[in-house]
Amino acid sequence: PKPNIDPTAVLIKAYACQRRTPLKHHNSFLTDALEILSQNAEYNDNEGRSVAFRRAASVLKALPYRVKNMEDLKSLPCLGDHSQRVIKEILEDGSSREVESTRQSDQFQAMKALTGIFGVGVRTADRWFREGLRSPDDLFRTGQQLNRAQQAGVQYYDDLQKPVTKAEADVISDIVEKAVRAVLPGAEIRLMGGFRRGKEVGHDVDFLITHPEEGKEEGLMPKITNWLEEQGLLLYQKTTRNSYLEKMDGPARAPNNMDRFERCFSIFKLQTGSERASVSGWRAVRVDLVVSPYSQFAFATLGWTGSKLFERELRRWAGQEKHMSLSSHALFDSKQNLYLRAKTEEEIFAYLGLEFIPPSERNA
Ligand code: TTP
Ligand code: MN
Ligand code: MN
Ligand code: MN
Repeated sequence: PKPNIDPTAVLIKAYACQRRTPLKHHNSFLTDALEILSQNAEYNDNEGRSVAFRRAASVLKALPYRVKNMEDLKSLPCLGDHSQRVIKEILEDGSSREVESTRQSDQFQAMKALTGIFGVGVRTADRWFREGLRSPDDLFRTGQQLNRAQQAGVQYYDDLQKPVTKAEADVISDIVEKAVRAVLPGAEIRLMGGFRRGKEVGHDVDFLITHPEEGKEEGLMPKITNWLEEQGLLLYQKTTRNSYLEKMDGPARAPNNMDRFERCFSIFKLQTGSERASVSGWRAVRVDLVVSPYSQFAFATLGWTGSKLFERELRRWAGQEKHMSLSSHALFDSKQNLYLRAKTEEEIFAYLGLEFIPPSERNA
């Protein structure tokens, strides 16, 4: 709370990657509402609308003051008519009817529960919803065909719903470090995603792994997962091979948020409880492991830190404002027709003509 800020004097830039967005901000009462509408648009396969609401929410997260009236919003970017109507209603009445009816709708609640299952995307959840299914229990009851990921998702549903704490992430970091050191001495491991941005809880734990000697990282993932499996630490894992070819990454490539690193979606079995054996147990935790060649490590680091909107905005900025194409592997300059090499995130921001934003302020 900073009472002396004059809202009309605050300049907010249009792209999230041009702004500092802290984890804690002053406008959750508005951003939570806008993010409900964003999520609902996503459930209805309306990406444009979903991103519009998410961008509007993100602008409010960057404000150094709490919004009190519509005047406070006058000079802000990314606030469309619909978002403004919602904000106005909340400022005047304390809540928005559209948001509340969405939040309570059968479809929204079912889609939230079903997409909350590991391995279930919007398309599958929507099909199940239209078949009358509403919850993980319904899948079980009606004997739905589930793939291996979805089976694990249903089996460990309750644990995977529970937020992962930073303390748990630190324990998992130690385990991953031990595994990686055992199979490839000299490898480097970095905690990514929400925890790198300073979050105290997350829905999973993300790691990026590399080795300073280019090529040493090849085929590393199966060695790591074998080691973990032998220790009985994995409840589920699916590894996908590295499928990255530099020449495919230029302007001809279709835009796609998925990268092509060697990566592993997994569920860890994490020991919990006190030292007293009688009360100790375990819980399931989602862990993402990604292996990057050293030459791509800076790009992978930037791409795996998030937030998702921050990443999306970086790529949009690169394409629309700089005629460059950014991915988690590389930065391609279409004007010069060449790849720009970088060893650090700072260099990438500099190529893009952006002020460096530290991870803790990428919570767009
Ligand atoms: P997430 O783990 O999905 O998100 P998060 O860590 O920001 O939040 P949470 O606390 O809920 O876990 O993704 C982490 C980052 O990884 C995200 O910034 C985008 C990136 N990412 C990719 O680059 N490729 C992918 O396929 C996915 C799923 C994520
Ligand atoms: Mn994460
Ligand atoms: Mn998430
Ligand atoms: Mn993740």
